[in-house]
Amino acid sequence: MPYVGIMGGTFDPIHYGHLAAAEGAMEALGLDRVLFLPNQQPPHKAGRPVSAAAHRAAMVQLAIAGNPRFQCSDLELKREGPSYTLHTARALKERHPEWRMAFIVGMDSLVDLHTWYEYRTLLSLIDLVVVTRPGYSVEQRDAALAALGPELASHVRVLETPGVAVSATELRERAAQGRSLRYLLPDPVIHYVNEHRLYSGTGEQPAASKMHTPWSMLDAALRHQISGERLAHTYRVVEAARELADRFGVSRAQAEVAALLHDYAKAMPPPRLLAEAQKRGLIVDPAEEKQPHLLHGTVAAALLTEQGLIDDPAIADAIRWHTTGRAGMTALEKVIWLADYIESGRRFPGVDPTRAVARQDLDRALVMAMDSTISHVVSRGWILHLYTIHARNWLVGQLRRT
Ligand code: DND
Repeated sequence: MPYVGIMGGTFDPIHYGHLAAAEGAMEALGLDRVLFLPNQQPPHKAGRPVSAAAHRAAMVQLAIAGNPRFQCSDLELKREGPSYTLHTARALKERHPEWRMAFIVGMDSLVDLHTWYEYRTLLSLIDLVVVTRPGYSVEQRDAALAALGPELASHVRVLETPGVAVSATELRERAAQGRSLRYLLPDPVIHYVNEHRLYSGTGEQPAASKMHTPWSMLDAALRHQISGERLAHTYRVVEAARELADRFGVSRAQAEVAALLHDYAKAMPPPRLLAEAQKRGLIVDPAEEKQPHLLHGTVAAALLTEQGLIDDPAIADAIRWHTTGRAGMTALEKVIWLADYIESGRRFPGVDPTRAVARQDLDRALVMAMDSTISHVVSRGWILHLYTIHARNWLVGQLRRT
């Protein structure tokens, strides 16, 4: 019968304290493996900002890569609502009746256990292994066990392990202050934190945050609007836009903000997009009324400006025109249009040659991207926006002149 450790957590971010706890439990109990379960919605952190589950899960994957006895489960990620451990325990028992399981937690979880959802039922179902954290007090432990009573306490085992005195709270604070995270969590996780600026202030700050609304605020506003793959796509567009901006002498600050917010209205239902645009007199082509998704750039630019999140008309225009393009596009608008097309997650035919050309020639790459988009629109029988035709013809005219 496989003996499996279950390590649930918010993992915002995962660190050596978690990994050492899992390793300690594995060694002491002779576990075959440990399953890490990042939660979808931490039950006890309502109202507190928590990084998107996708980011937290990605960090877990990075942290455990290379240890075949550590695995990550998406069980809680797939479940909507608060990730109660009781529901997880029941689901695991149902799916894997052949497993013997030990739920691994830190000492602070034991102290808080009485606040967990139906903790008595939970404890009657599982075996809880509590790994001591440096600095814990024996009195705290004894008080928590005594409060459970002998029957429930018999399901709890406390393990003395060397432990690593790190906490996720402290790491987020360090990151926000721009202090070092090294040797406190695995390097690939540190890179991820920096790359995605999870705890704003980490690593290289986007130049924009020094000028306009802070990046963290824009990011938080965006996360109210979009999530999942759309959000991941957005972050890839930010990366691509930054590279293109640096290469073609466009302001990195403007490119980063425009890229971050370009899909701000993408999740809006088409009737709402249409209504928002009509209300403001923003319809420029009949195609928009028939295919309101074309308006998501236009509506995003209007909303973001009205909400005071952006105050730079150049950024607003780059967001507005990123869907259709227009004749006379500025360099910033071109960068956003192209970044959206070539970001590293795009797989459609022709994207690699366009990426190659984008290393040298912005306009030429943009014509390739537009031609391929136009072919795609035509092949699907959709209506082409007049401005896309204008944009393409104008660009080709520009190329002929050079
Ligand atoms: P945390 O938010 O504390 O996770 O959640 C731990 C688990 O409890 C998750 O699976 C939650 O969904 C579940 N929970 C919490 C509250 C209520 C309910 C369920 C409910 O059902 O109502 P962290 O990422 O902060 O930490 C993960 C684990 O690692 C925790 O048990 C924590 O004590 C432990 N830990 C350490 N252990 C040893 N040394 C360190 C540690 N740092 C964290 N340095």
